[in-house]
Amino acid sequence: MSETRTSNFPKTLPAFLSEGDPTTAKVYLAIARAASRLADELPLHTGMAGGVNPSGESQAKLDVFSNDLFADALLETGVVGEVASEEMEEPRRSNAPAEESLAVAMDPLDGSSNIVTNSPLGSIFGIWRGRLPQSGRRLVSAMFVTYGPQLTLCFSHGNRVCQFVKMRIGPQAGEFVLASEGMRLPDPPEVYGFGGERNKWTPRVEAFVRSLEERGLKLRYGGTFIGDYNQVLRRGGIFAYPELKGRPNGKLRILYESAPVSYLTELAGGASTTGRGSMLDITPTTLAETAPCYIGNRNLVREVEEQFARS
Ligand code: AFP
Repeated sequence: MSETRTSNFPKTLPAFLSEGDPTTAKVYLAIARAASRLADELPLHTGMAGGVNPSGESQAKLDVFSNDLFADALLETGVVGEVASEEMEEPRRSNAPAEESLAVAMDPLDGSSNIVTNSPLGSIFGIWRGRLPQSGRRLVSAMFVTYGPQLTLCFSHGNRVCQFVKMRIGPQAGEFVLASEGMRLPDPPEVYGFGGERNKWTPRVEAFVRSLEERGLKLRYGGTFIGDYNQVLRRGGIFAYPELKGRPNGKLRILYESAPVSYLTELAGGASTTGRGSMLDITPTTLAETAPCYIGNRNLVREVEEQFARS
């Protein structure tokens, strides 16, 4: 990824990151390179190409492949001392002292059950100093990747949220270029997506969704958190993996999924809640702890909290 010299073109990722914190830049560039490779390799690992690579070797399952790809890339930066992942029982660590290095919690392949339908996939990264678990409030930065029709990166840059898109042809082919800077959740909100089976929603979740429908918000739900959340970020609205009957803590993992996305949402002027306060205020006691999460436009998230406080 070389630096673009022509000012008429959107800024490339390396040029953009050269103006910020160099440690974060190393991590973001490593994720960008690994995400590009993952996007290129998808057909080899999804079964669509028969699960055999051009040399005739059979391919690792995509979730294992993506986990190793990102974990190796992150540890090779030299600034990451710990990588925890939804795909690993135990974090992988370098020899770097905890207090001098970053810890990354990741969901390397969000939405893996959607692989067979060629629906959007994602990757999510939360970046902390020290060791995990920690609360989302202590995040130093976060990023997510969308593998949809376009390959995009969305991340915090200081206290702003930016999105980059990978160019496939033209003078910037092969580069991630700036698509949006200082993103804000649009208002009025247009869309909502709530996970889990409708008949498992608690009465208060169902009542809230009914109220969204009555005021004309459109259902957008594909079953990949990042794909569904990205619609909320671009169109305004609310995403939730709510409390369910028999599953009061929902499904999404705080460290790997909901805290990093809540962090980006709050920077983009939105809000997040477990139903009783910001997602960012929970300090999980285990790496894989889950909590119900409701993320989106501030007024909608406040309504969830108010309605839940009454019931
Ligand atoms: P998979 O990675 O197993 O496909 O799970 C994806 C996910 O964790 C998240 O991306 C979705 O929002 C959620 O599950 C969808 O779950 P439901 O199918 O229960 O709605």
